[in-house]
Amino acid sequence: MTTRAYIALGSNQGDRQAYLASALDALRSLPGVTHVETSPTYETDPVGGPAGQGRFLNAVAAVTTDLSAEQLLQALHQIEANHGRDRSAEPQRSAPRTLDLDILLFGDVVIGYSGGPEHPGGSALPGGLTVPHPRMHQREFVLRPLCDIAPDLVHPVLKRTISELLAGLS
Ligand code: PH2
Ligand code: MG
Ligand code: MG
Repeated sequence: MTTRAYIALGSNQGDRQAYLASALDALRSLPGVTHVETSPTYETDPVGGPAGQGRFLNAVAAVTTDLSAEQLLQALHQIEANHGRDRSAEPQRSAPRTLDLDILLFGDVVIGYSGGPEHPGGSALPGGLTVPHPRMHQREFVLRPLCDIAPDLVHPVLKRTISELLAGLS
């Protein structure tokens, strides 16, 4: 069985363009991943995290995969590590990073997502994988590139299309 999955890419340290390009190459050559499609790249102001950190380059990739969501996450962590990311050295969540690869959506799969009846903030359960990404619907730096490649995709929890979610940001 294959799944269409959507992955957010971000970098705000070092040669950001080179990190994103190399991460996309790594995605394309991952065993169990085919049909990689990529959005345009956007330069964005950092949201949250420490004051004074650099701007990001952000993009989104769609992939077809026969990996499980957990297997894909492990592969993404390996690609991050191969691109200079040392999670153990990061002082806090949202610290600057050479490369961040986040699973946004994994088909219609819902894992660890707990946001109450209306999913306010779509909070993550502590530890482990959360799909859909619990903050994706609040982040223009995710929704804009995702909307470029999948405007009519429906968020499996919020039941809104990506273009509706993007239009709903204030
Ligand atoms: N990633 C974060 C926190 N803030 N801001 C921008 N603009 N782009 C990101 O990729 C980003 C962020 C946590 O992963
Ligand atoms: Mg992230
Ligand atoms: Mg991440």
